[in-house]
Amino acid sequence: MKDCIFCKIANKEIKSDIVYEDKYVVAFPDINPQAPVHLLIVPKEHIESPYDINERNKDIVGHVYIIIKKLAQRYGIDKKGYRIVSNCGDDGGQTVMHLHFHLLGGRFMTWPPG
Ligand code: IU
Repeated sequence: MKDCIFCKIANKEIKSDIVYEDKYVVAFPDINPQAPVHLLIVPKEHIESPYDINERNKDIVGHVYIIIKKLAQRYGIDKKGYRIVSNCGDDGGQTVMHLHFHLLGGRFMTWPPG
């Protein structure tokens, strides 16, 4: 989608340090990391938020979780655990309106989140 920063990263209009890519997703480090490992996993298709997951596009979610597992292994956070976050809308803290999944690890995560 025009003017969407994550679309631009996914289609390489904007350079980023992509650490994983396949037909459906890209993953890259968050520019404002909140943990020693903080990656964003972003579907290439422009889906605005978790609220826009539907019967047609739902398979992307399972795919993302499998990729996250692989990335957790690669970054050595699979044994101790990690957190997956997908913020939805204003109150959910979503600032980029293109569905994405934060993979956070390498430190103990507190609960509840802020
Ligand atoms: P949020 O869940 O929508 O709040 O997450 C958006 C994240 O995208 C946030 O953690 C930003 O630091 C991150 N980010 C980025 O990594 N690169 C960018 O160019 C932009 C935001 I804009």
